[in-house]
Amino acid sequence: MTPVITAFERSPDRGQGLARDMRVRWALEEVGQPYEVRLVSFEAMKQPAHLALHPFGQIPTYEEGDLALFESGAIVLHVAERHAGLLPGDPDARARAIAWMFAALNTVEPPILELVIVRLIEGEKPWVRERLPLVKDRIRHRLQQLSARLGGAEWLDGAFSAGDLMMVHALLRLKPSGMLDEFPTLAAYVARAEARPAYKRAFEDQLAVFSATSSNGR
Ligand code: GTB
Repeated sequence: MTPVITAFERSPDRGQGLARDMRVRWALEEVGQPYEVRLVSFEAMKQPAHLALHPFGQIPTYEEGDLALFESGAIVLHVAERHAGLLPGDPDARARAIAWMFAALNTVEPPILELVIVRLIEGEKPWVRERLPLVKDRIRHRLQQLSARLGGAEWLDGAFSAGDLMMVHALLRLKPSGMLDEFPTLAAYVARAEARPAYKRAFEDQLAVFSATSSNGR
């Protein structure tokens, strides 16, 4: 059964791979599972039909037969558990790869999202000049720790895994800030992941949505 995922009809980043359907597309490409994409508008995301799939009215969602999932981490974990290629077979190594998925979502991504909030939502507030350096320090602290752990390794724990996929996608959100380049080990880690054929296919497919909608004048 071909899974169906949802993605932005008009992504604010113009399909540059930052919206979270990218994680799901990338995971499906890594395991070689074909999928379909249903594009949704911001208005449609808040309507009952989409809210039945996603209680918070967001993308991505994932439908496969009777199964409907939301939350990019849960979807990627589901894909990784059902197919070979994103989680090691050894139970301990598998548990560690899943721990890296949680680390990406619960430890590394939150301060990065704070920066996005500062930039997109709080930009005009009088206290932003004081808050911004604090947020950046929290990010740098995590990046320094992550960089130290990665060291000279190619991936976080042995072969590329769903843990790397989630971590790299969280880090990608930092690219426009230039902060990633302060940590050459992490910049090279992200570049290695971006060079993966599965990443490139997922990126091209997400970008094609924007190209198609912009050439339609929408
Ligand atoms: N925790 C959920 C998950 O991981 O799936 C978060 C899902 C989420 O934040 N979805 C966003 C959404 O639907 C899109 S990904 N937002 C619409 C809404 O809440 O009404 C976040 C995102 C959006 C845009 C960019 N961008 O353009 O750069 C990057 C990331």
